[in-house]
Amino acid sequence: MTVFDFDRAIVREPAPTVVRGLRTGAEAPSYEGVLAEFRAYVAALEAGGVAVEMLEPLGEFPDSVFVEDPAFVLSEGAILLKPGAPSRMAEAEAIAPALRRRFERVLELDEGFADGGDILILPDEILIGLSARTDRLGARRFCELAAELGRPVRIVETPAGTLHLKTACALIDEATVIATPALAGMFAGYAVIETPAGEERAANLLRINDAILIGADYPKTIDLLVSRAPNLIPLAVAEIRKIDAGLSCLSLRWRDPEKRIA
Ligand code: CIR
Repeated sequence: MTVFDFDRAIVREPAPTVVRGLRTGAEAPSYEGVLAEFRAYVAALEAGGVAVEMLEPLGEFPDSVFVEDPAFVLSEGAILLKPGAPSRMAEAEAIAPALRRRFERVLELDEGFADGGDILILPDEILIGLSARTDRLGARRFCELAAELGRPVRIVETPAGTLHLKTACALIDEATVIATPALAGMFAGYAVIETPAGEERAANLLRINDAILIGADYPKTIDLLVSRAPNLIPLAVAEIRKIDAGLSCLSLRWRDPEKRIA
């Protein structure tokens, strides 16, 4: 079993308010565009062998489609996080009932702030990146909670100007990571594929079972990966990218050892 071996996922349908999602760029996405990208993503998860639970849209939280940020999940249990953006803080409370239905152990980050987008699971350790959303107090508390679930965590720096750690890196296979040049030095012991110039956002891809979901409009990165990843699935991300998101953010994923069905 590998850390990208998943059979369960939770997603949340975007609400029409997603057009007001937090963004650093000028242009807002269209609701229809985000919905179409979301649906294609869910179809790709299902085609990859993942049973997907779809949560109801939450209009009061424009960014709530990005379920990766308010929580963290492993086969061993879940951790409710505390997103660092004021408009997103209560998303953890909103997703808690779904996690409690699925996991026997649900721990809670009770100090500081941490976004799931800053947490990368590697085969031998978990990384949590300090960022504008994840502070040192939250990262330290996350380390303690992950230790309760039996998993070691290393605190690293998310590069300035990068929203989340996983905006800039992802696992390709058990021995290989893709990362922007700014992050390439962080992965001792791994082969690192650097994103080509101009395609830094391609690093927010998602390895899931034998497939890699990747943004469709990163042709140079696709060329780089095609030989080592036979099952490369390009997905449209032009709309979610307008609100600073990529392919990891749209789901919480895990392998359910006991096949608990709620
Ligand atoms: C935000 O700024 O929080 C959202 N507009 C995008 C969140 C993307 N999430 C992620 O990278 N894990």
